[in-house]
Amino acid sequence: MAARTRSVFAQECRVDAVVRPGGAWPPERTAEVAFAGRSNVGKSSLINALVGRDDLARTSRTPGTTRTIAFYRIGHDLTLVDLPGYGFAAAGRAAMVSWQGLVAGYFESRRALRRVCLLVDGYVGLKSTDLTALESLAALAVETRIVLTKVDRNKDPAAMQRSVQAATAGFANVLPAILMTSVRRDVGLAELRDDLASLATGARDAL
Ligand SMILES: Nc1nc2c(ncn2[C@@H]2O[C@H](COP(=O)(O)OP(=O)(O)OP(=O)(O)O)[C@@H](O)[C@H]2O)c(=O)[nH]1
Ligand SMILES: [Mg+2]
Repeated sequence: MAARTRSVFAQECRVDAVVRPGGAWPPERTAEVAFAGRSNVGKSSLINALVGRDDLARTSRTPGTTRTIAFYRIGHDLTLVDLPGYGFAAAGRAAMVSWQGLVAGYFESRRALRRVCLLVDGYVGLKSTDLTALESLAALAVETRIVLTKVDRNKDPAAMQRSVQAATAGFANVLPAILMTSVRRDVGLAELRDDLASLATGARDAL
């Protein structure tokens, strides 16, 4: 593990704020990385696994659990932002539009945002709602890392990685490497922590 990763992730992680629609944003204390993706893709589970806590972000089998924007701050270095999921079938198109409005409000007001991790289910693959989200992120010119989740459920995750890579290669804001993760099997978590630690407040100065 890189020294910087250790120094960032050894710190305590705290809930800085849980913002409801229309609520006030917390002060920008650190660099921020936001986690976006379809409902149930595993955003909250991944945040918990990254910080080594199983109780920080609320997870559920019921899609659409996270309807708020939660800010999890690691010391003075990095804040992981849990965005509400989109694409929950029963919620329909109106919910997708409201997701876009809410996240656009977040993106427009957060200068501390360094990157979005767009989570894609490593078993289900890309859905049309993921492409809509990618288009929104491209329009906002937000640097985006695609992270496959739940790869323990896929017998050939490398094939999924290639197909998602091919389908998203045209987006200039999407970083070329697609990470594969599983919180169940502890796959890719160390790699993702290294990736995130490089974005931490002060990391650029320390290079
Ligand atoms: N097999 C497997 N299941 C996972 C993994 N990560 C998460 N899950 C399961 O997926 C379900 C949804 O996880 P959440 O973390 O609540 O998903 P979310 O993206 O935060 O969902 P919303 O808040 O509704 O948008 C839970 O039942 C998790 O246990 C994984 O790596 N492997
Ligand atoms: Mg959640």
